[in-house]
Amino acid sequence: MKGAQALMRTLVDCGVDVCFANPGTSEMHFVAALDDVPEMRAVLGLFEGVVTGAADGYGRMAGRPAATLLHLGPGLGNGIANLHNARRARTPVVNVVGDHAIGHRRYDAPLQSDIESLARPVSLWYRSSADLAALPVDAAEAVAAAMSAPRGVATLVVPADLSWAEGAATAPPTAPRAPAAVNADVVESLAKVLAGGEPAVILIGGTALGESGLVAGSRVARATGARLLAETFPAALARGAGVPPVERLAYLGEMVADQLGGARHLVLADAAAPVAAFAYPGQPGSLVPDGCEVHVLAAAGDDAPAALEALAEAVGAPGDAPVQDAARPPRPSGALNPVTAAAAVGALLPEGAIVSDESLTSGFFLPGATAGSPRHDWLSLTGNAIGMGMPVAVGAAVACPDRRVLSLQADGSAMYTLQALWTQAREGLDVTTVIFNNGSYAILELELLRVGAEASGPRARNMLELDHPALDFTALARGMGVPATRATTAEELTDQLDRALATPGPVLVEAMVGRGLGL
Ligand SMILES: Cc1ncc(C[n+]2csc(CCOP(=O)(O)OP(=O)(O)O)c2C)c(N)n1
Ligand SMILES: [Mg+2]
Repeated sequence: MKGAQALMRTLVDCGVDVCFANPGTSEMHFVAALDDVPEMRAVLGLFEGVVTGAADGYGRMAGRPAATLLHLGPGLGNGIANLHNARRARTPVVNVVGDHAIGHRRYDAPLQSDIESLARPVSLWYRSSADLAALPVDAAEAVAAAMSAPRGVATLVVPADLSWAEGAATAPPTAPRAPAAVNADVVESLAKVLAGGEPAVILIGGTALGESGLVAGSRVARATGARLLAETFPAALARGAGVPPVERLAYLGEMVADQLGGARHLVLADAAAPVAAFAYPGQPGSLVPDGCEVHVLAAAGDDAPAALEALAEAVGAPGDAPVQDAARPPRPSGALNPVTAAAAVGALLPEGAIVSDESLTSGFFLPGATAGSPRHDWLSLTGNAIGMGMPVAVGAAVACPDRRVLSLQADGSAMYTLQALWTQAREGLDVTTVIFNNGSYAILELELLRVGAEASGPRARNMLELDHPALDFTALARGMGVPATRATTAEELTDQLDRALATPGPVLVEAMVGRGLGL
């Protein structure tokens, strides 16, 4: 067996059977091995940001890693922004990065670069395989590292000569580290804090945002009178009818101050204490209110759902949790803007949908409009590095072929990794994309004011306008094999979205939402 074949066979044996790939010369033996290892599904992405974002979406929904295949340092570098989002999401991902043959490195050939320096900041595990015997063992350890609590990105660098060398053997899977149980003393002491009756907030994130964590957190909140909040940018939040509803912590510090105002205790379950996304002149960086004590129930890598369940028992909470009633907004009519666009989504969101949300300012009303829609999962922009939405939709659709993926996408961010549409078409993925075309980097128009950049003139505004020339997303989508329509009224969006959701394969609807929120 060649090294590349043993590597791929080992990945499959370890449960990694999808590879999002953008290969080059140093990965040709890995590509060739695809015909020897039919269990590995290879999905081509036409830019590495698509590849890494797809691996993020896949890992968030499958709960196990996909592999990426990336071409030396520049290929990895192109994929960094979405690996950053994956790192923030704590998504299990195994990067396979091809490198020059070990003996070739001394020549400093054109693609030679410092791969390790690019990989380390986004990887919780990094290794460059030293020899043929080590390669499959390294692959098994990479999968275990990605799956070990708290999970994340593992990067394995594969020198080309190890890929082509004969005489390799596969390695057996390595057991990942399970989440750590939370100490009973911590649970008991927090039960006392919450029973004390002082105003308290329970902030849940990460692994606590699945149904079991939400149920347990809601039980605690109801029994103690504490307020339950979810982190601002969840990797995957279960929501909709029948699921305990939870409000998310706001993005803007002023709104967080309202949500947390008066709290004397903040209990964290797999969530970080709130901070402002950016520093603003004269504004606080930490959003924990003065006089509020922060308590950690479960840190990253702890078993947060179990800790919340133990806390629910310790406070004597009744066994069931309050759940969201089924309720949809009526089909909207009239002008198309973020308010009516959100209503269209809420009116039509299918049962079991996976929402990849990179709607930014156009999505302001989506949480309210979809709260009572049928049960769904909401994937958000964990690391705030835009260009995540459409690739994550690809990965989620590959992970969950029986579910509809709704890709809710702001226009400016869409242009970072638009090539994801081609992969959606090629793979026939059931992804329905709504582009919110507001012709601008609208959020930056707001940020320009908030950072105190005064008297900004036409040259500054020109940096935030995308409408000259206007982007034609229906033409762009068709050019990549995705059928597309354009909606200019709320009725048109609702009708077109209704049809798109009933159509197998990818469809794009361009929603001309215009400037402003529509209030
Ligand atoms: C990788 C990356 N590059 C740049 C930015 C800065 N940035 C944040 S929002 C934004 C514009 C978003 O515009 P759009 O997607 O159209 O959403 P809108 O604000 O119009 O709702 C930019 C460029 C970022 N967050 N991440
Ligand atoms: Mg925009």
